[in-house]
Amino acid sequence: MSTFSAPPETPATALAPANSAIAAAVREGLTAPRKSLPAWLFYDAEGSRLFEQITLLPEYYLTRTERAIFQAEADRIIAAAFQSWHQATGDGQPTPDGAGRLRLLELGAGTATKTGILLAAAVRAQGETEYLPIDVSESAIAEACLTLTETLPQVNLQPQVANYVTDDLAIALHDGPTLALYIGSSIGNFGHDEAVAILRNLRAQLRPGDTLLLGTDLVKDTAILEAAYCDADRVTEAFNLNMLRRLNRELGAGFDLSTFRHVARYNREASRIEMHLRSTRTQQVSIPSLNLSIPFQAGESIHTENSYKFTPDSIRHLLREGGFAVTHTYTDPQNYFAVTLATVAA
Ligand code: AVJ
Repeated sequence: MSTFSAPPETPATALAPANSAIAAAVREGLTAPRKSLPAWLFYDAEGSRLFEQITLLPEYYLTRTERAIFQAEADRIIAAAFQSWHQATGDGQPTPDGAGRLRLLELGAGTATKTGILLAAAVRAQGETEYLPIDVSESAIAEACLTLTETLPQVNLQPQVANYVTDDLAIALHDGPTLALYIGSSIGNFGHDEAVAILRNLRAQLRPGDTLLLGTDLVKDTAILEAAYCDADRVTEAFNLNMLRRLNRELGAGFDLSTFRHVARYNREASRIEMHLRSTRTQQVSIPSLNLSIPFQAGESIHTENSYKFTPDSIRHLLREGGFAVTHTYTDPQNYFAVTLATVAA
């Protein structure tokens, strides 16, 4: 397979700085022998809107199942986080001056719609509660803060715009327990090594007795998994194709969306849903701003996402490698989704 490159009349540096990370990722992914694009490229404004729509689909059980678990278990989760702190430090409940209060921190907070259930439980337990949402999207964090200010005024917001995948976290010290949230099966987008690195990055900011609440989708029947990523209303198809539309918009790429098909299949050996965009014909797609022309064979695909599925064992092992020990597992009656509480391992 050859990749045609025009003379570098338009160097990548001529692109707006915000586009340089995108340009680098696209060049790397589409010139590789097996084409791929990183899943974070899904989330422009339109992609974020489509993902919100996905979370409401009947086939996409993940979001509503995790929400139901939070609704049923939030008070117990908060109590268990205090218990973990008490066991490690000997400290009791927060004092009237607020010392020893539990704070919540969230990786990839997004618009934090489910987090409100846990924050409300923390407020019930101790009154005022600090919340540190961390996300790469400034607009998502701003929306989360706006909503929470109105609905839960007892929450003190300390938002941070940061990329917890590529950058070391820097979290302010705190004189009580921290409960870190990494929910929504967001960790499922990463392979084992990267997932471990994310957990260790978080672990480095926590102290003995602090806890992590991890939300993960569980291995289940193939038909149920595949339907969740190939819904009847074709919202997931639009979400997948939007990645190409984004490259057309932001890089001036020439993808003809009618020549790419949405594919989502469960790879049971690898325990993951794999999403692809498959070219229905042999074609060249030009990306002028990158001086690239990308050849596609009929049936050749771009791998756009992995969504890993877990078992109680694989969750425990992953957390162990990341520096955490499981203390509680919360799930739904159908065992579709797991919410796991783990403590910082000594
Ligand atoms: C946001 C990564 C949890 O993997 O289920 C939904 C993204 N992709 N439908 C998932 C997604 C297609 C979602 N996560």
